[in-house]
Amino acid sequence: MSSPSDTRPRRTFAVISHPDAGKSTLTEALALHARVISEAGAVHGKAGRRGTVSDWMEMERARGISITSAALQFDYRDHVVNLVDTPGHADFSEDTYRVLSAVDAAVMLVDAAKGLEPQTLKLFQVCAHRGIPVITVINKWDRPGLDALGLLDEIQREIGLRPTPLTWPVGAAGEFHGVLDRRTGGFIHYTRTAGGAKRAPEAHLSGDEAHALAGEAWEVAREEDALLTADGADHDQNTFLAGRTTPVLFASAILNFGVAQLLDRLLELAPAPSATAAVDGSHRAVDADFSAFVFKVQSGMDMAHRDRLAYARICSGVFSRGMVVTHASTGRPFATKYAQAVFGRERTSVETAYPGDIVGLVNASALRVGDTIYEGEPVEYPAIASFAPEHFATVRAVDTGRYKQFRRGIEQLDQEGVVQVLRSELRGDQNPVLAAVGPMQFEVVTARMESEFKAPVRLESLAYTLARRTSAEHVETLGGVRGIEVLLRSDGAHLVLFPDKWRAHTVARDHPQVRLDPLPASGT
Ligand SMILES: Nc1nc2c(ncn2[C@@H]2O[C@H](COP(=O)(O)OP(=O)(O)OP(=O)(O)O)[C@@H](O)[C@H]2O)c(=O)[nH]1
Ligand SMILES: [Mg+2]
Repeated sequence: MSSPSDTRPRRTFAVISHPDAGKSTLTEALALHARVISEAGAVHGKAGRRGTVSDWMEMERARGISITSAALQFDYRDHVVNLVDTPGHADFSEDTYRVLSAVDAAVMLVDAAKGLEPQTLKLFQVCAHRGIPVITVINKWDRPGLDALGLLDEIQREIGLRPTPLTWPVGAAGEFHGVLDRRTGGFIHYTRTAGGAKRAPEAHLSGDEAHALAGEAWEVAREEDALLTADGADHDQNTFLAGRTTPVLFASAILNFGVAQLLDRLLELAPAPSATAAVDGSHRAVDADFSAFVFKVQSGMDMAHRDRLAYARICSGVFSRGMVVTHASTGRPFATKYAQAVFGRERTSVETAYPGDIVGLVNASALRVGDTIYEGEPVEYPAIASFAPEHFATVRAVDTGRYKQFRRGIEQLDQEGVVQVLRSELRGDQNPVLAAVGPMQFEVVTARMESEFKAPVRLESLAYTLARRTSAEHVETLGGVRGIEVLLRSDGAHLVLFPDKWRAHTVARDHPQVRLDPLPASGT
């Protein structure tokens, strides 16, 4: 953990991709490599695999998917690395989107057998839109997959980002011997360990030794490397930072192959934290007074200590536990009594933190996603847009005697952004409407209401598929229109729900004076 005068450079990045490309497995491999954990938690390739360290939630372990992002900090080669493992499933894309507002770079995983999948494309677009440089990792090279050059073509064609490989695989997908280091021309040979639970030993060999060891596969790799060079597909730091090229590495997260190269090159290439843009267009320098941005709120991680954590990224200055800061949206003082670094179920107390670091502020009930806290010169960072919901359901407590727990649970899940909560006088406070980007969010609500708040709920889906935003003065007019419904979201937005886009069209046509704004779509 950081010491009070910690001047080591920071690297803060998110691991993103389509579901199942291996983000949590890679996160674990990175932690293993940096010696944060001594053995990978996944019993690779065996039935009943234990969850990876970052997948702590019951549902995550049961299904082997990530539902919520997890932050991890570790020291590596005189750097402090802050890494956030994100969920790949589109239903949880809001969570990933929030994380992307808090990092300086992204590591995009591509499954070697599947190539570019829909969610990968969307996430690339989000990174491009936000100007986040992307390092691409072609993962699962231990299994049969697509052709390496073909994968690069696909990235260039579909995304418009020029791939610039840093390493090149020796052996086709499924026959992973190691990689050619394109900078030195040498061969990095990997050796498997039992079940991939330990760091994979690697040997750095010269060209001659490589030929003796890998034969034909080495010659193919050399030829392809020469082709790439002739084609100008070499790394360029400026075009990478400008989001026009993406360095590519080949890996097998499950075997820990290529993980050392990723970490080394990441420290070298990924940008250090820099000035953060504020709402008013100004930029707050990293060495200015303290400021931080809340990108995630999470409770229920530790059943023994009911708690609620607000994850904040330090944007400027030095955080020291106990300092009293200002909460920008209310102007009220906020005492940072307890701060923690959290990974999976493990926690450590944080005394000081620096720009780029992510800290969990404990029981910070006043803080919401998107909030700014600061010391000294006031600053406010841009809020995070919530996505247009496409799934709607009413929720009520199964046991009316547990209404208090029900209300507390719904409020908490709303603050975390697990779902959006909509209310109307007509439906009453006991029957709010839940709105989600994807239906799996409803499953999380049902599971957490029962296990965490001991208030089992019943959901009934509503036949709406589209929401538009209106303003207060139009609520009454729209309230009288058949087949639609107007509700108030907890952030104060008035949402109009429509069964489909045709109904939205006719309502807009019949009431041209009424405001009906589209909400931000997921992945934009
Ligand atoms: N063969 C092989 N399998 C891998 C590799 N990396 C991950 N896997 C497997 O792929 C599956 C998905 O891995 P996860 O790490 O959970 O994938 P994820 O990207 O975190 O998935 P979500 O969080 O649900 O989006 C698991 O069964 C892993 O064991 C790899 O390099 N090679
Ligand atoms: Mg995962």
